[in-house]
Amino acid sequence: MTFKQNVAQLFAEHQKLVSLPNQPVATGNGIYRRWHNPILTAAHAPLTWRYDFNEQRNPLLLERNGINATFNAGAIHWQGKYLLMVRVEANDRKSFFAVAESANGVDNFVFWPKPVTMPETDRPDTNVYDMRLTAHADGYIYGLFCTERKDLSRPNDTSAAEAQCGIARTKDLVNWERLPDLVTYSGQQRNVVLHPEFVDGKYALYTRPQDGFISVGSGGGVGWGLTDSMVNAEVKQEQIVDPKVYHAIHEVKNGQGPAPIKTDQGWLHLAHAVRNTAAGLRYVLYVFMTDLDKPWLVTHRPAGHFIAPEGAERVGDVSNVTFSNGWIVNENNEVFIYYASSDTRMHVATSTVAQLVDYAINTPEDGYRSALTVQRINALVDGNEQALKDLGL
Ligand code: M1P
Repeated sequence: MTFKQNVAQLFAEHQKLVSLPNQPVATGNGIYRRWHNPILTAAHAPLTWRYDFNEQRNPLLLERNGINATFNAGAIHWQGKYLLMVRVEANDRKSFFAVAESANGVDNFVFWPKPVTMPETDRPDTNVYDMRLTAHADGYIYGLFCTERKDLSRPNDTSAAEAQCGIARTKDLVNWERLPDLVTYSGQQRNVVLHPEFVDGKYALYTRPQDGFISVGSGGGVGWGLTDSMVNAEVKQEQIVDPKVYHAIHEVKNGQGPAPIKTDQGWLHLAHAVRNTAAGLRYVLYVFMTDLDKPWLVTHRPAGHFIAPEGAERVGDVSNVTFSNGWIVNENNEVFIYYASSDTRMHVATSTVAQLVDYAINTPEDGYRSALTVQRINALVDGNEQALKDLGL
């Protein structure tokens, strides 16, 4: 085959992959439907990011810039399109942001031609990831993300890192204004999310105070704090909205997912919960609701996980992980839950606001003891005796 034929074949195979139709899985739990195919993988990254198609410079047609993973995407419904702000990780372990768009939210996601050029602060980022997009009442779209840098207080430890919250804003998702990093009085921060509305005239942030880079230590829980401005954002006081709990799914740590969805019954939240196992950390997703006027007060806490890694989702660069920092509600109140599996690829599950609110309000809470779990099941069994008779079953 000639160089040109090889190039044409690469493009044909790539096109086949990105235009693969997706279908919902046949069975679900009534709360949401998973869709069969991952919506983005490393192989979805544009070929022009990876190959030099000049025959003189690259006669053997070698990949010059490998992409390792596409995961942990922020999301926004923008000009009728479903946009993901994807964490793309190159083979060199550096993550960056890139927008992928789809007309229907479940398949045919195509990356915009170039990744996001994110301006830096005076202290350059080593790595940036996990952007949460918030269309704020002030008219800007904010992107809050983790900026990771070397922990300079431990110069001899090559694994010593520091996580803080980077902040940028845009009106078009192409041109970004980088603002100073969030100032808090916790050691480190990750999973910081901007609430979409002003609260008492201030910007409100969900935080995740942590002592170390991986371990939250004595900190942790989904936190909450106010700041007068996003241009020099500073949270002087954090309070914990949803703490970690012994022998629950969030025993080790947790973190707010995307910005919450406003519903008539309260703010609907998606978050991740982490516990330890002999096989390492296990990350699952869970839902909770907070009060409409006081978004820092939890009103409903359905027990246990909402989505946990299943089948092939269990395996990847960091196995046994589901993580979400993006969801979209469309004009029909359908909800597109974008989640990543095992820090490797992106998936979608679909639901509706009505289903999710019903789930949040009517699922029993965790009693934190086996005996209470059995009580809950027995109550259901007893009620079902009559319910099934009424159905004639
Ligand atoms: O590897 C799993 C996840 O670990 C981190 O999340 P958390 O701060 O809650 O532990 C993040 O690095 C996230 O990107 C990653 O998916």
